[in-house]
Amino acid sequence: MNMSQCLRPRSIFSNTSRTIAVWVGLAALTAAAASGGQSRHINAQRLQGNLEKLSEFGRNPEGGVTRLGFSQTEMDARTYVMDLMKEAGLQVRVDAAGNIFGRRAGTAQLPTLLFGSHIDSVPHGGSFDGSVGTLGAIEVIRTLNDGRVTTRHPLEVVVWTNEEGPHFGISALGSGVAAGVLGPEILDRKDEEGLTLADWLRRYGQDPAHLTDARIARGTLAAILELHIEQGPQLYETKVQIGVVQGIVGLKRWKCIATGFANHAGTTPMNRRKDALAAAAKDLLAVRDVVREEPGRQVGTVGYMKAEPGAPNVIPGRVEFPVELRDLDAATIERMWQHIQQRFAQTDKEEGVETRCAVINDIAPALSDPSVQSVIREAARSTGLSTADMPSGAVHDAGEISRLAPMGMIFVPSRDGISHAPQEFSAWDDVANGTEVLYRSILKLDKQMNAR
Ligand code: HGY
Ligand code: MN
Ligand code: MN
Repeated sequence: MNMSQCLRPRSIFSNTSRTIAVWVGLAALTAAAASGGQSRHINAQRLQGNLEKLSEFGRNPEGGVTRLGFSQTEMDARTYVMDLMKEAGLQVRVDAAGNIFGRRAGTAQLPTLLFGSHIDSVPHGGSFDGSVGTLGAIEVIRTLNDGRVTTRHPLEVVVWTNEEGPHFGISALGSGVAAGVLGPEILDRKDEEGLTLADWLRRYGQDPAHLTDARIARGTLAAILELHIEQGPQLYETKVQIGVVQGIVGLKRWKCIATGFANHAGTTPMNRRKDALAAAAKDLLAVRDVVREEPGRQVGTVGYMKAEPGAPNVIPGRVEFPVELRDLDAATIERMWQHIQQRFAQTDKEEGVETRCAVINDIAPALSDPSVQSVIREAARSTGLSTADMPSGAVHDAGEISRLAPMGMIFVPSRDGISHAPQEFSAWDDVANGTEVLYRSILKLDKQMNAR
């Protein structure tokens, strides 16, 4: 059954189905509205049980999880999730970057419908970020199996590796490699213990020399979908049940080193110091000022400062700190960075230090496909759920893969908009709603794309 489609010129759907779809879709929408939406197909209890079990891997005493990419807890969680994929009858494989794929054959020779998320977390993060989209995707497969539903397109559930990127400052690492955005140039990146990405990949059974084997060939994907918690306050505060993501912000990250001169804290007069930490503190506030001066939703963050030698009676001689800027417009990020660089130069002069910054991560903004957005919107409404179109202030793997195929994201509310913290929480009913919308979106896309 084709649903109504507010299609745009660059729609991914064939023209012929468009007219029929409008009438059939309108009738279906009316019927759904009249019936107040149908009940869910997915099994909410099974999904909740699996999510609660996953949240035990890396659980923190204060709540939430620490499940860093490549850690033993994450490897154990990967084993648990791969077992769930196998129980769902999926053919499981791990690619050269460590991404996990579970495949369900389609009835026709067509490109793959890919959907999933990540299970690694930030330090002291939440139990829902990434996990909802990963286990929601597996629940979609279980529901198709329960209903003996076949699809024309082959389906693949994916668990992207190292989305949070704490080791090398690279977010969306696995999906970035799969999309061809990242390559062998990242293999010799060192983490805080001096281990390289190549070392980590070897530890986990991958051969770094074959990293680019993980690249997904153009034309092999029909679409990419990701279910995710919003991680912001909009849906929760406006009491809207489903977010239809219009686009994902771009992110640019630098590692900066401020170099002054370590000296005695007691015998060095205040006017003869080259205090790297005082300079870095000024730089941090300069980042905040410049970003605040811009109109719009852009954000800028300095996430930590590592001062050396780190003793109370020594003037810090060296400080490492990251600068991260995000916006839906890459030009805005560049413009802010120019202003920030000018402010850093000013501080260097005032404080007698030298500040040097190098790019460590650069993720372009990603727009969702309008036709996939329509499918998600209609899937939600046919379930009787309210929707809001919105941008994503967080980066996501789906953004990287949007360079290869039409992309869509489904958001569910985050309580009080909190995420990347132990208080991160989404109501189970919202998680089930989002998974139902993912289920229906996959079926709609399967019917509408590459129409016969
Ligand atoms: O940082 C982010 O936006 C994502 O949660 N990794
Ligand atoms: Mn995250
Ligand atoms: Mn995430």
